[in-house]
Amino acid sequence: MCQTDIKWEMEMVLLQTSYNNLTKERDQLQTSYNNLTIERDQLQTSNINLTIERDQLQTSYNNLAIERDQLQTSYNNLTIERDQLQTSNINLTKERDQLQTSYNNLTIERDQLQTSNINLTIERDQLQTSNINLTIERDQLQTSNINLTKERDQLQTSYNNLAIERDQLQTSNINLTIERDQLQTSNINLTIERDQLQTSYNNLTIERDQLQTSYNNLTIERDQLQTSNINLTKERDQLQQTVGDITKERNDLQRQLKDTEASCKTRAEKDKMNMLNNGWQFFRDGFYHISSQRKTWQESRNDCLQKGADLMIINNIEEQTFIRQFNKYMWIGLTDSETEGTWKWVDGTPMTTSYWDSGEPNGGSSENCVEIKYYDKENNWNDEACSSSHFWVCEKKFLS
Ligand code: 2F8
Ligand code: CA
Repeated sequence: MCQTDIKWEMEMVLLQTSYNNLTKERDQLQTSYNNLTIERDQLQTSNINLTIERDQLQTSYNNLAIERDQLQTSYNNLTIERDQLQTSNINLTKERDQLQTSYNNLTIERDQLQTSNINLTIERDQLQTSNINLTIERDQLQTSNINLTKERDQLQTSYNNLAIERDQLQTSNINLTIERDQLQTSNINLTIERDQLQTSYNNLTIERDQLQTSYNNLTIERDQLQTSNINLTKERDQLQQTVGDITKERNDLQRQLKDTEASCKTRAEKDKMNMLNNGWQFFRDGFYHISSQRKTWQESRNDCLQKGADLMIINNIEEQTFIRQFNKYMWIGLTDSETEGTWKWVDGTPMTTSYWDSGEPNGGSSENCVEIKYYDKENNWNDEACSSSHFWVCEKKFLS
């Protein structure tokens, strides 16, 4: 055999070996491929399952994330609540201590209440008896209640009407408030007027007292006149018989009276003029003369009497005010010479209204005559020794 054949045979063996190896490898690869195919299929199945699981896990994760956020919020709230509870716990601990003290006190009270309870049990029995009676009363009250319900309905109607009235009254109230303010102003003015009137009233009271005295005197006179009237009635009956003659006489007398009145009036006017010319002052219904010398009380009175007058009698505030204006200490016609302490005017009337200076009269039996003294004051009379010398004031009533 040639060398080429050997070489070829060797190559063939090598190829056969290589072919065998390759076939083996291919079979192994085929087996491996089959295994891998199985594995791939398994992996594909596994992948599908894992994808499903992943989606489920993703959903689960999202839910858990939401839950976590809620839990976080809840946690924050619980933290706040815990802090509040801790504060509350401190306060509650304090309260518990106070309650413990309170509990101790209550225990003592409870013991007392137990004692009280025994007593109350007794009272309860009594109350049970009372309850029976009250049940009877309640039944009566129920009847009464029905009646009252009817009345209440009527009152409700009445209330509605009153509500309307109240609204009207509120309007009225506003108006009245305005009026009240005006009245308050008016009231202040009236208060001032009232004070003035009070002063005036006091003066009038004094005058009224004087009038009362005058009235009493007139009552006495009236009684005398009534007696006289009875007598005159008798006389009148007698006189009626001779009425013709008397009528004639009366007419004559009336004529004469008219003439006399005319001449009296003229004379009175003349007297008045005369007196005014002779230094007399005219005031109200009288003439007044103030002396220019000083004399004792009696000498002063004599002077007045000689003038057809008398020492001045002061019966009211007007006369007292009139005489003060002359600014002189002057005797007036008041004395208690007759009976110590009983003051009388020169016409014999008792003194009822007086204007003594404070502390007067104080002279007892050594000062029995009265002078106008401190003329700058309303009350200015002073009792003085009648032998003292003073100016004096005469008074003559004017009969027109
Ligand atoms: O005014 C008081 C008092 O003044 C005098 O006495 C100090 C009078 N007497 C004489 O003037 C004498 C009192 O009559 C009078 O009360
Ligand atoms: Ca005196």
